[in-house]
Amino acid sequence: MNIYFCGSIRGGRQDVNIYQRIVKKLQQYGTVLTEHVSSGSLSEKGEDAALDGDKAIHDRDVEWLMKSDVIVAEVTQPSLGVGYELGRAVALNKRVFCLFRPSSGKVLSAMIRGASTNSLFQVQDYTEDEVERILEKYFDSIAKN
Ligand code: 6IA
Repeated sequence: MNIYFCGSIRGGRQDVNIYQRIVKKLQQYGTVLTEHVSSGSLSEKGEDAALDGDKAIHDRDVEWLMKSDVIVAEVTQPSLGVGYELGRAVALNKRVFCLFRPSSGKVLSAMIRGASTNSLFQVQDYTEDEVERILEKYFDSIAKN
């Protein structure tokens, strides 16, 4: 299974430790195409942007989105890129699982919370300590469908 993980990069890297826990767990279920999103050495300023260029990043990510089976997004730290990826994922009719931590004090965008349906697009509130368990539950549920 190809898994596309979305997390904030230029939107701010304050949640990178939780992205790492999520990616590590996701790797039990398949290939995480976007493993670099959880990299501790990737800063929001972008040392490696020069290597690649924004167009190349965009085009490669959209290609990965197209070949992914499931998109998992940590949406607590707002990110334009993550919002864009989720919109593209919906347009592609992909299975989407969004994770949000209300304990952050933030309120999730209505365009994400409101996109939630019972099956294809799910938004799950969670606390940091239960992240692995929440992912297990989700992947168990999609294995049955
Ligand atoms: O707007 P943001 O940068 O927060 O968007 C983050 C989302 O866009 C992530 O879920 C990534 O999949 C994607 N994305 C944004 N920038 C990159 C990137 N390098 N490489 C891969 N995916 C990206 C540019 C980072 C730069 C700081 C060197």
